Amino acid sequence: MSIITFPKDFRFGVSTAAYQIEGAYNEDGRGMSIWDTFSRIPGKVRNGDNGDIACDSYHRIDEDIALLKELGVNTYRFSIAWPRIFPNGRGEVNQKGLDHYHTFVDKLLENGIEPLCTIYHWDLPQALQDEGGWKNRQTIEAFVEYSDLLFHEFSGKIKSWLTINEPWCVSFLGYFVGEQAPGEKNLQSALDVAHHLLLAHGKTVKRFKELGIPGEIGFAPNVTWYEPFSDRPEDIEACKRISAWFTEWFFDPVFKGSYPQILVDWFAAKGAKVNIEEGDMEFINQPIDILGINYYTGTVSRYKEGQGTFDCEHIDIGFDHTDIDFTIYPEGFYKVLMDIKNKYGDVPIYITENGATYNQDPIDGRVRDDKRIKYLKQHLTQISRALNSGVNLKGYCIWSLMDNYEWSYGYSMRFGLVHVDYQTLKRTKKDSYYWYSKLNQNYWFEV
Ligand code: IFM
Repeated sequence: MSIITFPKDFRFGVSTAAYQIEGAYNEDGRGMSIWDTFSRIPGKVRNGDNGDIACDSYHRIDEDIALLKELGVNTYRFSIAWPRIFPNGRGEVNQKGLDHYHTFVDKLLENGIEPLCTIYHWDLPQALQDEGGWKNRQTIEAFVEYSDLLFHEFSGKIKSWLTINEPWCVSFLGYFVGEQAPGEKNLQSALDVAHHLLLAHGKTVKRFKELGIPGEIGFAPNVTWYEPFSDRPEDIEACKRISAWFTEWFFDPVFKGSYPQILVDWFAAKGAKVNIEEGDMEFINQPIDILGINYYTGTVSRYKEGQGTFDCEHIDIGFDHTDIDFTIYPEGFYKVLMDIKNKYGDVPIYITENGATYNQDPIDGRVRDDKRIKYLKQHLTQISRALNSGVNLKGYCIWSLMDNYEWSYGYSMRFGLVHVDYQTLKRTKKDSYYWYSKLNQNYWFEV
């Protein structure tokens, strides 16, 4: 047995996102988002599920905050729904939307829980999509306007901000793979969108600094780790390329002000390029205060001509999988954190998402999710290892507080520490919830 310990100032939390939990999709003046539209297109989301009701968290502020309080977390990462604030994406402000988040944030603070707020977690107002969405540079300015309003409104209450969650998913899943809203399949569109998201991020960080808002700001990319199957140069190169798709493509512009050449060339060979206008890279290359990292999975891979976009195939070497079929590779977490440290330095890092899907329902009122506890222990062990190796880690948030709407998987995938019955909306704390609450009290656990 060994004991894994964490510093007493470490921030432990849980994460959620507005569209995935709130419901109340047409209440109090909320406008439509691209997910309201996408989820209604037959065949796009498993079982035709949508976020109309979700976990009904919009109406259950007290119940959900009581769950957070008993869990003992000192941080809650949530997102604000852009279409609740600007139903048309820009212009007229919806006061009821602002009031909702004021009530929510005030109650978090009364309960000693620090908000960590994501400004954009994928619910673009449909009105902006109708004008071209993230492919249209005007959306960047609308995003800055929206962020600016939030900064003024919540100044002094929300001190930790993340501009954009997982720009890789928004751009490449939404515009190249087509699995997420708006569901396009075009590499050039994905590159344009990725660039505009980075610009929206950079311009927002710049605005935040100019306003002198107290607090810290960054973004939350998703990363993964590709371990080469052998030391053959082509395997190493293939893994570098595909890793760069997740990491360097988004990190290099922010930290270095340029795109990684290895992928610029790769995309050029496929007829796609980044459309950079004068001054863009300077806007993107703003110093950030914090970096959010989302990590779930890694894999062993090797070169295979014609395989996927990057001539790279995954090899099953017997790792376990979660129910969503993500390969469990905790060591990859350590490796990617070290890689980020080596390439980008020591910006303070919050793990903004990490967690596992296991689709269990309660039996006699209890959810014995031992596999989730095992996953969390394995990944927290790697975090502790990274801390001991000098990675500037400040906090860790589990995805997710509760089971919720898992995008194109609908309600079929459960990531929560709390089980949600989607018929009754009853919340049931899982064994992992009780396990995490002990860690939140003690700052250590046994392995
Ligand atoms: O549910 C998502 C979340 O919205 C973004 N990151 C990954 C999670 C699990 O797939």
